[in-house]
Amino acid sequence: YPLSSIPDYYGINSLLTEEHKLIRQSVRHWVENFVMPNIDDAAQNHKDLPNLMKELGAIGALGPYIPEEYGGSGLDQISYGIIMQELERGDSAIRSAASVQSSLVMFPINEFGSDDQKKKFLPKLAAGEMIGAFGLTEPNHGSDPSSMETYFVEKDEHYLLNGAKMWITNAPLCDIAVVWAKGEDGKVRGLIVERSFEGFSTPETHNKWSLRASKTGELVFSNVRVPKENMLPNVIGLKGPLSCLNSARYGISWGVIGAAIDCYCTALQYAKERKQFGKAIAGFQLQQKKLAEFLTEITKSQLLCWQLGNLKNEHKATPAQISMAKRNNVKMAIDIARESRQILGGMGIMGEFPMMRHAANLESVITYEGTHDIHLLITGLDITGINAFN
Ligand code: TGC
Ligand code: FAD
Repeated sequence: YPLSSIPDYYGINSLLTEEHKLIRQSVRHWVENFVMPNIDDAAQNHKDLPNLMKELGAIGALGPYIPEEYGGSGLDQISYGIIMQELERGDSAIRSAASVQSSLVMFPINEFGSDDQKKKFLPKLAAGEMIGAFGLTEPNHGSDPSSMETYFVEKDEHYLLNGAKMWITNAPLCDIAVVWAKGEDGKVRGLIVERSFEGFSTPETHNKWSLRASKTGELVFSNVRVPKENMLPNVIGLKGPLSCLNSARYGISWGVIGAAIDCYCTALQYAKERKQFGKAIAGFQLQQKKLAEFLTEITKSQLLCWQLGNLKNEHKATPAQISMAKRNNVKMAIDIARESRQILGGMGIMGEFPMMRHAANLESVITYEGTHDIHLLITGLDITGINAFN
């Protein structure tokens, strides 16, 4: 489909700055050239795009809102959202790579790290010369991270770390992992675990049907000696990892609009070209209903993100507002991926078209960073003041 068919039904373009538009154009160009021609092969064959992290670094997609002195671009939150949207129009795995590196690894180091930690890690992470992972989820604790079992004890000049994290994006590739673990006082702290540390291993999780162009794995710690200077000094408690999630969930809210746009534009073009019963299927009311509803839902999601981005720029976005956008927009995108596949009939199951890939990817996106249910309960708690988690 022509890029000019990418929808902007309510004229959000007119609200963007020239800088926003330039960022969008350059990331869109990179996705067209680097992702689109290669992504079906990568997903079908369960392999990464070559040098993905360095490519993302080169286009400024890693830590765009991190200050320039640490290798970031010092951009605003709308810019970050636009980058996520453009990347996920290519594939959720590409956005995932940028999300984890930016919001789950660079963000906590920038927000809670020492100056030495910032200088040591952020520029290399921003350039994609170093790959980061984020370890919160465990085999026995996903939605309920406060019950985590991974722990550390103080031993001479080190902390001795034991436990395991599961479902970790980029674990098999990571050079460092920001790991959340409990100390002897039961309080959650963040530790930067480096690949070279003895007792640290990252077995890959095989046979996924989703996010096949992204590597997922475990982080296993067996008496890992973590130097004391690798603890994030400026945050104690679950609010540390949950603050990172606020940033990543915000990016996902924008990102999934990209996946929905890819499905919508593909389906619209197909419906106008494909003829049955002597006319284009786009002329049948049932197909128009689908297309009209896709555009309505995409437009509503764009407006939600636009305003959430403004609130984030003003440091006013609440976690519950972010949960609402993550939940709404991921469901919007997965519904569009599933329904738009039907417009293509049998062709919709083929790798030449993106729907099956996006739909399968979005099964992970609707689960990670807080499941669809958990985000509803966060909204429920915000409305009623009553905790329905337990
Ligand atoms: P609760 O008692 O409510 O809170 C504990 C402390 O945390 C504070 N807090 C937050 N702080 C910042 N941002 C937020 N969103 C926060 N939510 C809570 C809270 O104020 C409290 O602070 P304090 O100082 O009073 O101690 O915690 P809870 O145990 O009841 O659980 C709350 C719940 C369920 C909302 C939370 O645990 C949750 O969100 N669960 C879902 C887990 C999740 O999202 N995991 C994601 C793992 S990472 C991932 O999936 C990466 S995928 C990446 C990719 O590939 O793109
Ligand atoms: P569970 O928590 O066991 O939930 C199972 C079901 O129970 C869900 O439907 C859930 O909604 C429901 N449920 C749970 N509690 C309640 C409740 N109180 N009320 C009602 N229903 C409830 N984690 C990381 O830390 N780092 C990563 O990089 C990362 N990457 C990931 C990549 C992929 C591809 C995937 C699939 C996951 C990734 N995750 C990562 C983990 C992800 O965040 C968890 O899978 C998610 O938080 C859910 O946890 P769980 O899988 O243990 O499900």
